[in-house]
Amino acid sequence: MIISKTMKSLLGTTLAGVALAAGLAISNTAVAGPLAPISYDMDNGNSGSYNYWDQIYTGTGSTTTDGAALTGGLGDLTDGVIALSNWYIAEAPAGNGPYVGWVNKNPIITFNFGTTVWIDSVTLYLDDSNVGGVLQPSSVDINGNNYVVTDPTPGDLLPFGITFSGLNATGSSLTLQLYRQSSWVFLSEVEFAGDVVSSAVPEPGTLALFGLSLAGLGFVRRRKAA
Ligand SMILES: [Ca+2]
Ligand SMILES: [Ca+2]
Ligand SMILES: [Ca+2]
Repeated sequence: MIISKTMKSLLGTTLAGVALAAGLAISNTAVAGPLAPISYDMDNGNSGSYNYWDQIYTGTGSTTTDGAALTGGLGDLTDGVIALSNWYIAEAPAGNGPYVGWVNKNPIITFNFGTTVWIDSVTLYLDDSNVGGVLQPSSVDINGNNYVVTDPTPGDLLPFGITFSGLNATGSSLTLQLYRQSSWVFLSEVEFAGDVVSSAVPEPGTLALFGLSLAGLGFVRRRKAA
């Protein structure tokens, strides 16, 4: 393919225009990236054939007591480990498996971010085994708004991830409630996408650089005066 000079120049202008438009769009719209909570609060999981506790939870509360109030820590739900097999495989023999499983309750989990964040999406990793009364929840509340949980792989009984996006939630925490449709709900990980809400105050890094360059100027001046 031969491209003439005129075509090249037109192409260049168009590309520059596209880049400019994209730059403007980015500067006006927050871009969602991974967001990590600093802690979450919830009731510990329950026991059945095994113990579906949050045993690696770092905060306050008994990680080996059914339903104990857990506060101020991180654990199974945010460790990056996503269960790829059903509870009866992943949790055997006992105690420290990747899931947290709750029975006969609709668990409430509050995630804390420590600063004001904008959250675009939440992804939940849930079991769907249809064994022992373990099914994905029928719906979830995110900050009080209800979302139906549809099985993205009907007929497939493996765990799955489901993303709720376009949330446009702003705050320093987010509350999630899972409404079970069977006796149990099993969750292995929760992921967030969004951004920290920035203010007009310069970041410490910028201030430090500014201070350094001022110090440098002062040093030069003193040397010249000497
Ligand atoms: Ca996990
Ligand atoms: Ca566990
Ligand atoms: Ca499925």
